[in-house]
Amino acid sequence: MRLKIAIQKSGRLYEESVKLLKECGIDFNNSMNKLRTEATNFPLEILFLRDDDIPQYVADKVAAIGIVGENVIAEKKQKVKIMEQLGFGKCRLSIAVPKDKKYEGLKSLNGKRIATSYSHVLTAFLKKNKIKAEIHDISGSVEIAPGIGLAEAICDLVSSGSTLFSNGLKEVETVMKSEAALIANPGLNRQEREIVDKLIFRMRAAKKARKNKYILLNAPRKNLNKIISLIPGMKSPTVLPLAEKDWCSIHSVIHEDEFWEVIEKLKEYGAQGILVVPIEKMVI
Ligand code: PRT
Ligand code: ZN
Repeated sequence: MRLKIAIQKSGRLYEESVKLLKECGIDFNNSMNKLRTEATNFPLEILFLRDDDIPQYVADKVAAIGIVGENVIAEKKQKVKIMEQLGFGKCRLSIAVPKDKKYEGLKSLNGKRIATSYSHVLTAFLKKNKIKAEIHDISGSVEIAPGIGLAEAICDLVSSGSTLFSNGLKEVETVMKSEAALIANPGLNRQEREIVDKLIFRMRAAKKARKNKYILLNAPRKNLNKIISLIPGMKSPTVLPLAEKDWCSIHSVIHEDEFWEVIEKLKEYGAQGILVVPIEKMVI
């Protein structure tokens, strides 16, 4: 019994999707131009597809699960279940207008033409906000629509904002935030669910590990309690004696976001020889 997972064949989600599966300890050959491949050490078959097709393939159970952006999931309106957000491919679907145009909130869009590749999501957003605008559904290069006179506004994905900037547009509304997610066919049987659960368990461990670092340091014993309160770790830090009697070695785990602040305080408390190393997997 092998579970099929659909991931993007090439594009912005491809590398991170492959990396995540590999971090889950799943080995497979992902040499270019492969359309499918089998994992050698996990009951998984990987299908490489265009991202737009993934929700439908999963809904039709050609693949049991898939990795795709939430923006695509929302637009395609297929019957799939979102199992887990994966923390990469982050972007937002936003409305933008020419930067020299006055914008006074959503009502400014009434009666305007908005070019987008996300007509379903945009229709729902406008309806919810009681705005009547004309949607022009186009499949690519949405950002040039105002410049060529096709529309007064656009609704497109934004990450750094540089595409909008270089096309003389400003972002005025966020329609939705998005990141890559693991989706599943809602009708999986027990055996299939078990494999999905195993995979999610591994994905969580890999995701958690990325956000945490293992920290080792030497510190004067008199400041031990203060240091322990700074880096309490998962349960409690490991404290080992050093040959020098008033000193000890402390091992713990810290979250990436707290890193710089914690390091500064540790130094204040006399910590020396601080080593920070990546964690491969983390199971709590
Ligand atoms: O060939 P295939 O159909 O599989 O791929 P694709 O070309 O349709 O999609 P791809 O690879 O471009 O994007 C795949 C997914 O990545 C999207 O569905 C999003 O979930 C996610 N993602 C994250 C993005 C971006 N960030 C992003 N910035 N997708 C597209 N963009 C584009 C955006 O459309 C705009 O043209 O990048 C431009 C804006 O980027 P900034 O950085 O200039 O703001
Ligand atoms: Zn696509």
